[in-house]
Amino acid sequence: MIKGLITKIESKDFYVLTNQNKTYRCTLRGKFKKEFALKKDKLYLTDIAAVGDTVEFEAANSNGGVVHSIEERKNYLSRKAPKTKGASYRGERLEQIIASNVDQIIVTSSVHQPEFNNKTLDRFLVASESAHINSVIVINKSDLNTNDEINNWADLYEEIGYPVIVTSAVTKNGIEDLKKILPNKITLFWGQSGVGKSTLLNILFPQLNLKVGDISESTRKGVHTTVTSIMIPIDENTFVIDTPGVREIDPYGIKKEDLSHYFPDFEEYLSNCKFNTCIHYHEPGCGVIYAVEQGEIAFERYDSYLRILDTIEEDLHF
Ligand SMILES: Nc1nc2c(ncn2[C@@H]2O[C@H](COP(=O)(O)OP(=O)(O)OP(=O)(O)O)[C@@H](O)[C@H]2O)c(=O)[nH]1
Ligand SMILES: [Mg+2]
Ligand SMILES: [Zn+2]
Repeated sequence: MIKGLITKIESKDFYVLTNQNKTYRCTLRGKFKKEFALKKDKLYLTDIAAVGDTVEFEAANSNGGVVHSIEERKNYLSRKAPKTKGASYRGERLEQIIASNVDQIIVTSSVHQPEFNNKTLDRFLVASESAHINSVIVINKSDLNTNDEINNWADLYEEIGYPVIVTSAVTKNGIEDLKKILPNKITLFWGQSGVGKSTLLNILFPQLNLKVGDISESTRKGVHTTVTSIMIPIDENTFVIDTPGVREIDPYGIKKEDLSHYFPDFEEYLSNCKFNTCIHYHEPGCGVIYAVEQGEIAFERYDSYLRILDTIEEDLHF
């Protein structure tokens, strides 16, 4: 048996990288598929294995093999599967894993093209928080910045405790700062389509030669495509994961009463709520609402919170 890391998934092929720096194209052992099919009715996941998983496989030849076991995940990042393929037999939306065993997430956004959107950013942050993975915010395309607004957003998020790096692939602003936080970690680049994730990775590591901007504006507006992440080794202990574009994400598996815990800026006010079942909507004696009124929590963050709260479906299995 050989140990390795899943770096890419293409349909039923799992690319597994060994510590000998060799990649094998593997399939999953029949047992997995049988178990998966049997459980289907009770299943909430769309995939058995994910990018970032450590697996054991048996080599069938010099570049192919069969995966026999998947190690328990330290963590994993997910979202609700796209509506088209994500409905289970009961009509619920399933959980789609973006990647597992991630040390940090670079939540990438841009000043323009696409326009900076704090609500979208907050959805990515909430999903990262609920996976208990640290986030760093990157605001890219600073060369297109024409006013102070972006700095105000950067200040707001830094005050909450998120590191913010303002970058530009054109002027190379912030690239060195970004490069400094990557060594000896598995870092996932996440964010809306077109913000420049692949472009930034190409500048950081020119040998990568990732495709950029190959998604036309018209397809971007279409139905969400399947998320397939690619993990790239930089050195023995450093990996980056590029993820394909999405327009927006729906965090998966968050209960209404838990959502506030994924807003770190709300945390210190939660114990002030009169009712311990408070979801900070319009309950009397709400400590969060009071903190918003006092200007201690940014109104924009609270507004984001309310919008996410509104979209949480009362899924049966929570
Ligand atoms: N002006 C400007 N354009 C940039 C910058 N970074 C990337 N771009 C452009 O933005 C477009 C999208 O870049 P990509 O790197 O493909 O974006 P992405 O986030 O990987 O997009 P998806 O793969 O769809 O998720 C390309 O045309 C890039 O040249 C930047 O800092 N400034
Ligand atoms: Mg890309
Ligand atoms: Zn409250």
